[in-house]
Amino acid sequence: MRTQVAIIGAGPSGLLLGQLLHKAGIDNIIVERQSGEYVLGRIRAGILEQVTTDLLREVGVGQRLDAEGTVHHSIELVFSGTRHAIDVHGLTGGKVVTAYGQTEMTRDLMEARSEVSLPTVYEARDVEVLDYDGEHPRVRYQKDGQTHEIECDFIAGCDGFHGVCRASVPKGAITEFEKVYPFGWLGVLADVPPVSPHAIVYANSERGFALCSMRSLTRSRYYVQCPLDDKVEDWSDQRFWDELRLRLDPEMASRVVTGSSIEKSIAPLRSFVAEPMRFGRMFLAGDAAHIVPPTGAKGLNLAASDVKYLSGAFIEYYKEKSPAGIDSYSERCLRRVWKAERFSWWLTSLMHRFPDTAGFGQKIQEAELDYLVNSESLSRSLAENYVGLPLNFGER
Ligand code: RFL
Ligand code: PHB
Repeated sequence: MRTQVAIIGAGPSGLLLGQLLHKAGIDNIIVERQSGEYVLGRIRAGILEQVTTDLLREVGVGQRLDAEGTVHHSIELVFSGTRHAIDVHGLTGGKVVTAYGQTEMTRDLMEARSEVSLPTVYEARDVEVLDYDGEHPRVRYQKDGQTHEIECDFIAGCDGFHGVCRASVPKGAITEFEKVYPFGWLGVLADVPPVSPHAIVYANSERGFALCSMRSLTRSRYYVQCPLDDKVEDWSDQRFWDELRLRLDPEMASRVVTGSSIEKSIAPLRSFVAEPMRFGRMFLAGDAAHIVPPTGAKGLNLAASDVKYLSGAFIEYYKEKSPAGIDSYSERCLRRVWKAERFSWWLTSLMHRFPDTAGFGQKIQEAELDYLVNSESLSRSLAENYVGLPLNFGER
């Protein structure tokens, strides 16, 4: 088999890149380790920045997003038992975020891909990326008991944090920056109306962080900060709902509608960046190159902006015969990535209970939050980062 761009991974970054390249007439094949159903079963992100929703519309998959996504004009911060709205829309000159599940976005992209019969190999075993430091990269994998090979011009490593692409790079050629947080998030999905359908709620409390989000007007997604060694079995539904209420302001707590969980999982929190994001003819994008703690809702959105830059670079290479885009890809992405890393780290630090910051640390967080909600400049800084910095932010 031969293609122009071999994409490893059929998560949001791989699927979106495939669609952007297809629209530009560039051939691509996606090679994915899991089955399509497995990919769709992973419950993850829920908040899309305008850059991401614009991209989905650009590749022709905006219809269901526009019909079923819920636009949010503000976010709510809870601390010291009271709730404060931040008018994100007003503070950013009209920008918004949209609540639309990663699962739904993935489904839309998968359907668009199969409608035009673009090749996707699911359940590919032992994927290897070969010769990407030369002119003729290859991807090798096992499927149905046979070895297959794809010859290509470029490899796009869209295979997530545990993927094979970054892991294939020799240690001396890559620098990794990492911060692991001493807690996790316990997430619950339930078919109950969200307590706050028009704004995500971020709560700082002495008992730890809590977050109220949604997937639709009838499906809620809630999280509470928990110790890293907690097990899902430690958390009955009842214990979860009781704890969530204790971390919200009393008025909101009284309105939480409870029900049976349909998914419950614990995710660790991590900040991670690998530099550079290009190795010869292989390019990393999305979680393969960087991880943010979910507090700022940036992971999926960064994956989308990476592949926007990457598709632009490939288009420039094929249509204008210019390597300028692929040569500047890593530097361009990393500038944006580090700003999202900073924002996610800051919001995580502000909102969570840390083992060594009880007492004094709690008071400092409450003082900063009180300053934030009463200072237009700090509120605007939060808002402009939350909706996502423009793709050309800081570029001359
Ligand atoms: P993915 O989604 O991990 O997809 C990678 C794909 O590659 C496949 N793969 C391989 N394929 C072939 N060969 C191999 N050797 C392979 N190894 C792996 C995998 O099976 C998979 O299908 O990475 P991608 O596409 O870069 O997308 C990134 C996003 O999934 C991620 O950043 C977000 O989910 C993060 N995130 C959030 N992001 C937001 O923008 N807004 C949010 O509100 C938000 N909330 C969240 C989140 C992540 C969470 N968790 C569980 C980590 C909430 C949570 C709880
Ligand atoms: C989610 O809906 O899963 C979600 C929303 C906002 C975040 C993180 C996760 O900051």
